[in-house]
This record gives sequence, C-alpha cells and structure tokens, in this order.
Amino acid sequence: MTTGTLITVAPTGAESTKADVPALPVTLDELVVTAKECEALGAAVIHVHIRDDEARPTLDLGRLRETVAALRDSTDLIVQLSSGGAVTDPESDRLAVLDAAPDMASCTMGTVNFGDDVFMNRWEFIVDLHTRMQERGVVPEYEIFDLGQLTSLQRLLSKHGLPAGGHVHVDFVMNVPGGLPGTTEALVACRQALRDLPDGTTFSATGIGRSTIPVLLASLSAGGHLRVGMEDTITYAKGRPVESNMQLVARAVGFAQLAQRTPLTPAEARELLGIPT
Ligand code: KMH
Ligand code: ZN
Repeated sequence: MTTGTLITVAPTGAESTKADVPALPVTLDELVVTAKECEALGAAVIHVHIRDDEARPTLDLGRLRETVAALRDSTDLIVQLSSGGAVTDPESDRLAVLDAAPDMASCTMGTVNFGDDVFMNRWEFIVDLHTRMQERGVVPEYEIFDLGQLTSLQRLLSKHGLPAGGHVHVDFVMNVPGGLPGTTEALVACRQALRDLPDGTTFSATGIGRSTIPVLLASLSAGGHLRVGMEDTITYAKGRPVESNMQLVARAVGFAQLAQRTPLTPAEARELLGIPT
C-alpha cells in the first residue's frame, strides 16, 4: 500500500538558461540554498545537473565532487546526479559521473527524440552504466521517456540483475517532444506495465511544461511519487513564469497533503529506495 509521497526536486537541468528563468540555480551557492529550502518544504531527493562559470551545462568531475560534498554538508537530501547530462555529452563523461560517488544516479532506458535533438542511450551504454552502479553501490533511478523503455528495463534486470540496494524505482518523464505524452492515459499505461517488473517497484512522474499539473495529479492518484523543478517546468501557470524551485516544491507538497500522502523525509525515502543511511 502506498502511504507517503517521495518528492524529488530537479532544480536546474541542462536546457534552460538564466535568460529563460532568472531564478535558475546555476552556481554551487545557489544550488545549496535551493536544496536547503526545498528540503525544509518536503523534498527528499535532489536530481542534480551542474553548470560551469558561464552557466553552461558541464559534467566536470571536480565540480561534481564538490557539489556532492556541499549538498551532503548542508542537507540530508538524497543526492542523485544526472548521468544524462546534456544531449551533447559523450558517454565517457556520463559514465564518469559515478566517480563523484552520489547516493543515486539517473539511468535512462533508451534513446529518444528530444525536441529537435536526440538523447542517445545505446543498449551497451545502459548495461555499462547499470553494471558500474551495481559495483559502486549507487542506486539508479531508471528514467522512462517512452513505454517500450519499460520493456528494456525488464530485459536489463533479467539479464544483469537487480540494482544496488535491491529496490527498483523508475521515473516517468512525460511530455518531452518525442516521448510519452503528458496524459493520465499514458501514465496509467506505464503503471500497468510495471507488473512485469519486480514486486514492489515504485514510480514517480514528472510532466514537462504544461503537463506538470495533470501529471502530478495523475501520479498521486495512481499511487506514484512526484518530481518537480525548473529542469522540467519554467511556467508556474499560464502567463506566470516560475519564480523559484521552492514554489514548485510547495505546490507538490500541497497536492500530496490534499491526497493524504504526506511527503517522505529523506530518512524514510532512503528506506523506500534501499539507500544506506
Ligand atoms: N538533459 C537531458 C538530455 C537525466 O538527467 O538523466 C537528459 C536528462 C535526463 O535530463
Ligand atoms: Zn535531468
């Protein structure tokens, strides 16, 4: 039975710019302030993309290590580094993200058209990422951009074994142009497909752009968890740009509470996801 709600904040991403959204956290200080405030509101996981001094997306390992350390010093949040990076990042840099020893890392389960770009995730790359995470005790969040990627996940787990910690958690990333639509019907189809995955598999969902609210509500009502943040949404409501990540987390917490699905603390989230304390 589902009880609490796991709330993940994805505050930065690799695609938006300060010109699009002035409050986008792009420096380490901005990220740490955001993380602390989102944790105080009810977030338990932070999905992290970092930027360089010019606010361009980077997978610089030194910066990633510094970021993991700073987030651990200042918060109890579960630190999930993006292994997806930006569409231009090479596979070697994406694998090296694990050298920063996060609690979790994302693992996207297939290639997808990504607006005008292509987000490449070859099968051999996925197997390599999954295996390295098993060896290092980094817990994956399997990112699902399309329904067939759940079939790939089933194949991955049956051929290469369960992830570190033994628990399977997936995130439906919905409404990317080229992937799943951000609709209740699509979310229900994904949830149904989870029956072919190990018992106890949990899911969260995030709706890009204007699908944010419908996906939030559909996920809660289907027993799922939530991801929100400026990586996914830069418009709070029609004609109203997002003012901060906290605004999005506060709204998700409000919806969760209305659904009587209290936000999980980071400690409770660790238990759910099989992450050591
Ligand atoms: N920025 C996208 C190309 C992830 O973080 O793992 C990939 C992405 C998924 O955001
Ligand atoms: Zn991401």
